[in-house]
Amino acid sequence: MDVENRLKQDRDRYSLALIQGEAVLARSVISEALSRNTSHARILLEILAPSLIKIGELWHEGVINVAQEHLATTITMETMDFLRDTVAPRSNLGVRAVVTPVEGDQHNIGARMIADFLHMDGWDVDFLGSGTPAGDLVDFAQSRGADLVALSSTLPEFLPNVEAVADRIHRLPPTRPKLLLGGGALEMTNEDAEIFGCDAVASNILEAVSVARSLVGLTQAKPTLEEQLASIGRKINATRTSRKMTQQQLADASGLERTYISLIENGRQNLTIEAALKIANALEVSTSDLLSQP
Ligand code: B12
Repeated sequence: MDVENRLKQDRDRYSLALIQGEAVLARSVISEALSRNTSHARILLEILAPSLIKIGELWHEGVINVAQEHLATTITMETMDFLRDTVAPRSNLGVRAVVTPVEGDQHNIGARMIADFLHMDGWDVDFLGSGTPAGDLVDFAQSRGADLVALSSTLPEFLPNVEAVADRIHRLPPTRPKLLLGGGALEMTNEDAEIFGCDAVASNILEAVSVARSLVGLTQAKPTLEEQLASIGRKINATRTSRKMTQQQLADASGLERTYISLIENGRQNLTIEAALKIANALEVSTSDLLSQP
């Protein structure tokens, strides 16, 4: 089974575990995904996040009730604790972020995700689980020597509370923490960062890590070997499926073993230049397209 179908299967199984309130099953789906070297980023963004959105839809349709939704949220928070324990951050960057939902907003999983992505990138992170009053938040960030405060706002009605934080932060000396804003509320407004007094807004979590680095004056991360191999695998998988080729057909056309193709597509094979050339030729793309940085 190829990577995308396997991921879809994981997503369906994880969603079902949430609907049934089966924490052990949910954990085992994620353990299996990890054992197949699925990246933490993909598990968070392509299994956990869409499963919660599905829970939201079912709740909206009256198929599940608030108690079931609460359990699904709790199971996902526990899953995120488990995932974080298995992460090896890239390196210690020597920068600190305070991450929190904006005051009033009870949605804290998006904030927790940004906290985890920064942690994976090598930041020291203080995740405050619930919205904190502006004064206390800014005092805390200052006392922790934070370089960044990242706020998540899911509901637009709490955006004025972002401005309250910005107002406090701007009263600090110039070495103040930078303020980053993200979350669903921004999809419902065309306003830009300055309107809320923030230093930047980010529309998604992957972008946020790069924006956060720029804000505190760090260079952008170089991809690790694992990330590079995963990216090559995804490109080969996407190109092969867009050409409606099976793994066996690609193996035959490139003169490689099907199992070798499967390992490459799963990002688990450090492929040779010769293999990259054969696959590129069989897929009729250039090797530079396949090997370009993620
Ligand atoms: C779980 C949930 C709840 C739980 C929250 C529990 C918890 N601990 O988080 C509870 C029950 C408390 C809740 C309450 C409410 N909820 Co609610 N909830 C959801 C649900 C089902 C899942 C949210 C979630 O965790 N998603 C998964 C995370 C990972 O996604 P995310 O938050 O969008 O984050 C992503 C991005 O936005 C981004 N991101 C997030 N933060 C940040 C920050 C930065 C810096 C960056 C860069 C990116 C970023 O990255 C994440 C990954 O891609 C959604 C359904 C949905 N479609 O999302 C509704 C939903 C968000 N809720 C909604 C509503 C209306 C409410 C209530 C007003 C309902 C009510 N009438 O009481 C209340 C509001 C309470 C309050 N004061 O906040 C609506 C919002 C509609 C809107 N946009 O106005 C939704 C969309 C449901 C719906 N379809 O109607 N909710």
